[in-house]
Amino acid sequence: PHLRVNLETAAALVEPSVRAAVDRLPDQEKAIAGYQFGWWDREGVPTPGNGGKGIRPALVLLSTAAARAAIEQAIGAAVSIELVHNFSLLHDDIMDGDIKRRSRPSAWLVYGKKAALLTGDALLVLAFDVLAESSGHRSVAAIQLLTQTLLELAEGQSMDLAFEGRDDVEILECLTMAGRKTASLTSYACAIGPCIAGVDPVTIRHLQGFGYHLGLAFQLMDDVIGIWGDEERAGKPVGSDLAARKKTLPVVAALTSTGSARDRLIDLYNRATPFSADDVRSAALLVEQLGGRAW
Ligand code: GRG
Repeated sequence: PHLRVNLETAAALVEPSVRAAVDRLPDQEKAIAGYQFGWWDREGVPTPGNGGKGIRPALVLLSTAAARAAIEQAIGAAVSIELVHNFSLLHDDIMDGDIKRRSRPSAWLVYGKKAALLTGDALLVLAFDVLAESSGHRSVAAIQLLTQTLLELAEGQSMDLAFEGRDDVEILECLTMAGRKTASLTSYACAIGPCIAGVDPVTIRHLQGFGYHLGLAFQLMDDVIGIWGDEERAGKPVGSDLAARKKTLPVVAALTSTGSARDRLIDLYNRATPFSADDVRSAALLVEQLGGRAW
């Protein structure tokens, strides 16, 4: 009964403050950030309903409520994490060459790589400012928690990129990569509100653990949808991870099995650059035959 927020009400609570934060950006970065957040199109025309799901800010508020602390003190942290998340998406789409995000052309395709990078940087800077300003006398601890999380994110991303050139990635390495790249931030999401509210460290550690495992499961679902889902749910062309030789968990499960199907998958990876639509279909089928779907 003390949980006074859910996914929808959390998003509605946080969005005005995200807008107020983005409003502080210089004009060019503001235009790109608003496009990234799904508020308007490239002409500045409002596009309601095009934003992200807002899972991370919701987790911030829900975990604060779950720790029986007042959610009001965590709103700044919730805003801040959505800024961080969108920074990471802007940079990630450039690094991966992903042409679609949230079912629209990626920001870098619309505004150029340099401007999209700079907008990501500005969002990250803003995220620190919002967090520092809103976390009162616990701001040093809050900022250190965010810094530690971002270093893990950077490590996860670097592992992800390095795996593209390898066919011998082990399941454990893959889980570590997904843990750093995605679960670190959901773990942080579940810890930062309680941290600011001065909740006891044991409860915070439990919430962190919950957030970590939720993030791993979330990344796995994202990977499965990216191979076997539909474009609407994935928000990007299905198969783009396969075409980029991403070592997602289903793919690693397939590559660590044995048999001729595995060799055919590796052959396909080595031969086809860039993947055609047929290649993507064959790769998805091979991954499935090899038991990747079981993941
Ligand atoms: C912090 C130094 C430093 C570097 C960052 C770019 C980068 C390194 C990391 C990228 C991490 C990343 C983008 C992971 C993917 C996480 C993921 C599953 C994103 C999709 O999240 P959703 O579905 O997105 O919640 P919406 O669109 O709903 O907001």
